[in-house]
Amino acid sequence: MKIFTYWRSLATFRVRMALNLKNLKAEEIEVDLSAGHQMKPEFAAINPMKAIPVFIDDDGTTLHQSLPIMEYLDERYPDPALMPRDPAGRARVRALAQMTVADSHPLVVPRVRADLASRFGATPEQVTRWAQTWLIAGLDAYETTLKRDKETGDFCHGNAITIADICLVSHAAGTRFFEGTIDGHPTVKRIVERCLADERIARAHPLRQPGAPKSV
Ligand SMILES: N[C@@H](CCC(=O)N[C@@H](CS)C(=O)NCC(=O)O)C(=O)O
Repeated sequence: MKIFTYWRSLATFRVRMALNLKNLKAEEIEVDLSAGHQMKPEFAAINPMKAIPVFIDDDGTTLHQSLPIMEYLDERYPDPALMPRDPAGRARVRALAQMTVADSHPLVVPRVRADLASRFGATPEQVTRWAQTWLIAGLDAYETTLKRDKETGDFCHGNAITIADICLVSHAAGTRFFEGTIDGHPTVKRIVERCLADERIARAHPLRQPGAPKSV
């Protein structure tokens, strides 16, 4: 198993958490996003979206996009389950996951931030404010949803870690990267802290990866 990775990548953080929870070990191949190595033709040939993670299973199955990779891992290595069994529960977990993966994170990835700066002249402070805006909008929606729904338990959905928790934890890490905090979102904070108390999640954190700074 292989994964194309970079310490700071939130999408790769999600897949690392899933791998750890499944007790799977993947060889890591660094794609230095800070140096723009995702644009290299040899990487673009693997993922034309020029983004990580890319996951390659032992039989050569090559996948991109963190959410389908996590669902693939869950189907191929079912124990412990990262999705509920009932259709409504599965849909709710996917919806909570997409609040990060589809609605928030895409607005703060390097290519968007670089474009804000180069094409529209945004300063680093303005780019940070942009990122904060969309991450906090996501947190507000998570807080309202998680506080409101009877399905919320110790974790986002009941009392076991699901893909929704993985995505929420990555969202919280991203908030931190852009000088924000989850302190104003108590339900989010409770669940994120509960998740990070699990060493399988904690050791997947960007700041614990090779090449990461001590703090951001
Ligand atoms: N929706 C994708 C996001 C992939 C993505 O944009 N990854 C970022 C790192 S977290 C990346 O490689 N960005 C490269 C760039 O923006 O140039 C997923 O969840 O896997």
